[in-house]
Amino acid sequence: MTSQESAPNLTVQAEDPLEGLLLEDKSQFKTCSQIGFYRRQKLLHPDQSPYLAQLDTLKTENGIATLNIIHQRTKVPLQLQVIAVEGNIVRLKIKELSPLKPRYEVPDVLVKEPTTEREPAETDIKVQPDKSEDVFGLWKEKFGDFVDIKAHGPSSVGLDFTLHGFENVYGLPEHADIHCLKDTGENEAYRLYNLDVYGYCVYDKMGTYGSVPLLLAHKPSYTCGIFWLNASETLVEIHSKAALQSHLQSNSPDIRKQKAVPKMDIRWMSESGIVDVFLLLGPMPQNVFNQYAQLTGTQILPPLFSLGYHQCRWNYEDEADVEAVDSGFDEHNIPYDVFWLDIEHTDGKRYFTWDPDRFPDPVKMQNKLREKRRKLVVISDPHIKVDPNYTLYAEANERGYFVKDREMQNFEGSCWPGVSSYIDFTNPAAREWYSSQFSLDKYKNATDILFVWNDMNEPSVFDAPEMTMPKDAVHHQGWEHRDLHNLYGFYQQMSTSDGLIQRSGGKERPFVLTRSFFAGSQRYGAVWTGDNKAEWKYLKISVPMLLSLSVTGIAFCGADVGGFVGDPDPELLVRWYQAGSFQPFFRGHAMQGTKRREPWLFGEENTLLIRKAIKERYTLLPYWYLLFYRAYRTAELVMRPLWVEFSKYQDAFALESQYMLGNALLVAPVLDPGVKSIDVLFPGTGEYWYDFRTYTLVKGPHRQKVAVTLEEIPVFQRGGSIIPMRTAVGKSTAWMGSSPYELHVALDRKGLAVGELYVDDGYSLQYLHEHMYSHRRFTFSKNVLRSSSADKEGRYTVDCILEKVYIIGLKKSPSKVTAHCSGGKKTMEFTYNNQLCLLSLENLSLQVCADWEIHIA
Ligand code: NBV
Repeated sequence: MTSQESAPNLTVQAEDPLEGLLLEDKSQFKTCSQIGFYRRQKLLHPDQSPYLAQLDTLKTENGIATLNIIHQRTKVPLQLQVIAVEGNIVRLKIKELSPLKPRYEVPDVLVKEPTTEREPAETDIKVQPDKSEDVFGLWKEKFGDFVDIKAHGPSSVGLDFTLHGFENVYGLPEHADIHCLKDTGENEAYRLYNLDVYGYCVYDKMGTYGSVPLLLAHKPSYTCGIFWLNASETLVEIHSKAALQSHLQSNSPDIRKQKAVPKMDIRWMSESGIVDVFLLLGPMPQNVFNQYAQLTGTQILPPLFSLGYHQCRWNYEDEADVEAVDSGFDEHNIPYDVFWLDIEHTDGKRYFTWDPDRFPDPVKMQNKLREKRRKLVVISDPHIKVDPNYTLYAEANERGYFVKDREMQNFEGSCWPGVSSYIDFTNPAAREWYSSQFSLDKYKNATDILFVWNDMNEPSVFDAPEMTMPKDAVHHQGWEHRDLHNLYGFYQQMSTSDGLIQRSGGKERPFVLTRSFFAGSQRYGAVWTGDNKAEWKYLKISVPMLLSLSVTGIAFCGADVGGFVGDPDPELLVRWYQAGSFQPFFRGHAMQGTKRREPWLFGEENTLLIRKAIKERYTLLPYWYLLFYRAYRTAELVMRPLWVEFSKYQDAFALESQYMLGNALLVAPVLDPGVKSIDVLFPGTGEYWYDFRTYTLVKGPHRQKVAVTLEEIPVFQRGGSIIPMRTAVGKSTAWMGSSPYELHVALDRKGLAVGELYVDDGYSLQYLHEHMYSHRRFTFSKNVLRSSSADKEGRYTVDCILEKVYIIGLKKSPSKVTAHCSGGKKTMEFTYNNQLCLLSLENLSLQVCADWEIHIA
C-alpha cells in the first residue's frame, strides 16, 4: 500500500464506490495513543488517586448510600452513590455535584430503572485547563486532516477495579479477538467505539461495529460481571498480575509465607458521560446472565423462519436473478428460508424504494417467494440521500429529524448514495416517524413477507474521521455525538423493529439484522459480525467473536458464511457451511464482484456436503427454537463457551475452538484446511458424550483426537440430555409445520435424561400475550420415557406426531416396549444395537405435545 492509499479519507465515486476501501488496514483508525482522553487517563495511577472521599458526607437514604468525593488539587466535588439493586447487583454512580453542563446519562438501554432512586442534583467533573498548549486534546483533537472541536472541553471519566483471585475475563464485544480476553499490555486497550472496519484485522483489540460494555470475570468458585453503562468512546485496559500475599501456613503458625494470588486490574475509561456501573455479583455464570438480563432485557424470540438458512449476496441483480437462485435451491433440494437484497435493489440507494429497471415488479417477486413459503429481507441504511425530490429526505428534513453539524445545519457526509444526511434515531419522534415508514401503505411495493437489514449504522460516513460521524455533530436535545456514538445503531434497530411490529398491527414478530449494536440490542433482533474475509482465519475467529457476543446477551448472532470479501475455495466454503449450521444466525453472504457461490456451484460432491450441513440445521430446528425460547425466558445462552457449562473445569476456561449449543450439544467445528483429525476436549467428570451421528460413547473428562472427513464436523450429545428433532426437512421452515418429530435420548451414567420442546405458531406474538405455546418436558428415568407439560399456562396444541425415539446408552436389550397414551396402551416394535447400546423406535405415532409414556421392559 502506498501511504496515500492509507490516508484516513475515503473517497466514494459513483463509478466505483469501492475504490479506496482498504483491507486489514488500521491506518484509517486511531491507535490508543492517538486518543486524547486515553493519554490523559494514563497520567492517573490507581495507587496515587487525586480523589479523596469525604466520609463525613456519607449518608444513606432509601437504600442508597451517598458520599462526596473531592479532587484534591482542583477541589471539584463529585458525588458517589452506591445503590443495592435487587438480585445481587450493586450500582455505583459518580457525577459532578455542580456541573457546568449536564452530562449524558444513557437512556433506553435499561429495561426499567433498577431501583427507586432519588434524583440527585446535576454535577460537573470539569477541570479548567490551559487552552494554549493542548497536547492532551482537551479542547480540540486532530486525526489526519480532521479536527474534533470540543466545545464543552474535556469530560472523560474512568474507574479502576481489581478482581482478586481471577485469571480469566470475557466479554466486551465486539473485537475480532480471542474469547478469553488478553492482558492489554502497556499502551493498548480494548476499544469500544463502533466503526465500519471493512475486512478487519483478526486478533486485534481495535473497535469494530458494535459495543457491549460488559466484562465477565470467572474463577471456579465465583463468577461476576462489570457493566459500564456509558455510550461514548470507551477503552478498557486489562492487566493480569499475581499479587504476592502474606498468609499463615496452617501447620507452622509462626512462619509467614508469601503466596502468589492472581488478580486482574481492569481500568474503564470513557470520553464523556458519567460513571454508571453495575457490579453483577453472580455467584454462578447463570446468575450473572440473569442479572444482566434483568437490567438490559433478554433476546427477543425470533420468528422461526429466521433460524433457517438465509441466502444473501451483494447483490442479486434483478428479479430474474432472484427467481433463478430461488429455484436453484429447489432444484438442488436444499432448504432455505430467506432471500436477501442488498443496496442495489433500491433506486439510487434511496432506501424504501426499488430500482425500476432491475426490480420493476417487486410485489410479483415477493408473491413468488410467498408461494414458496419463503421471506425477503431488504437493506435499509441510516444515511439518506440529500435529494429534495426524495420523499424520505424531504420529510425528515422538514421535520428536523437529521443529525446536525456544529453549526446546527443538517450534518452531511458521504455514503453510498453520495452526499447524505443521517436520521437522528436518538430523537423519539424521528424514531417513530422512521418506524412508520415500514407500514405497507407507506413503503411502496413492500409486502408482509419483507423484513429488514440495518447496515452502515455505526454510522459509517466515508469522508469523516475514522469513517464515522464527527464527534461534534449534534443530536436531539443538543447532545453531542461523542456522548452517544455507540448507541446510534442500537436506536436504528429499535426503530426498525418497532416499525415491523406496528406494520402488523402489533401481531407479528419482527426480524431485523443489525451491524452496529450496544447493550440491550438483543431486544430488537440479530447481529452479524460484518465484513469478514473468505479466509480460514476469519472462519476461526467467528467462533470466539460469537461466544463473546453470546456471553453479553446477544444470542442471535452469526458471521457471513463463506466470508464476505474474496472467493472461498470449496473446502473453506464447505467447512464454513458446516460451522455456520451450528451458529445462531446462519446466512451465506458475498461481496460485490466476488464469484457467484450459490451452494450448487462447486461440483456435485460439494453440493452434497453443503446440502447435508443445511439439512442438518433444519432437522435440529426444534432444538434451536427451544434454545431461543430459553434465551428469551430465562437468559440462558444459546451458544455457550465451555466455562459457562463446566464452570469448575479449568482446562475449559480458555477453550474457544469448541463450544456448547445449549447444554446438550458439544460442537467442534473444523477451522483449518486439510485436517484429518481435531483435538476435542470432552469435559466433565463422569459426563458421557455420544457422537451425534454414530452414537459412539466417549467418557469425560478426556482429551482426544477425533478423526474428521469432509463429510461433517464433530458434534457430540451430552449424556443426560434429550434433543427434539424433525425426521424430515422441507423447502423452508414453513413446509415443516406438520413434519414428524424424533427424540434423541442420550443417557448419562445413571441411565437418566431430560429435555424439552417448545412449540408455537412460529411467527406471531400470541405466545406472549395469549399463552399460545406448548412447552413440554421429557424425562427418562427407570426405563420410562415420559412426556409431560413444562408450563401449564401454555394453551397451544399442534397436531404433530412423534415418530421416532432413539435411546442412546441403554445397557441391555429390552424384551418389550409399550407406549401409554390417552388412547390406551400399545406394544411397540423396536430394534436394539448391542454394540452401540442403541434402542430405536421408528414407528411411533404419539402426539408430540401430549402426555404419554414409553415403558421399556
Ligand atoms: O451494502 C453493501 C455491504 C453489505 O453487503 C455488507 O454486508 C455490509 O457489511 N455493506 C457492508 C457496505 C459496503 C461494504 C464494502
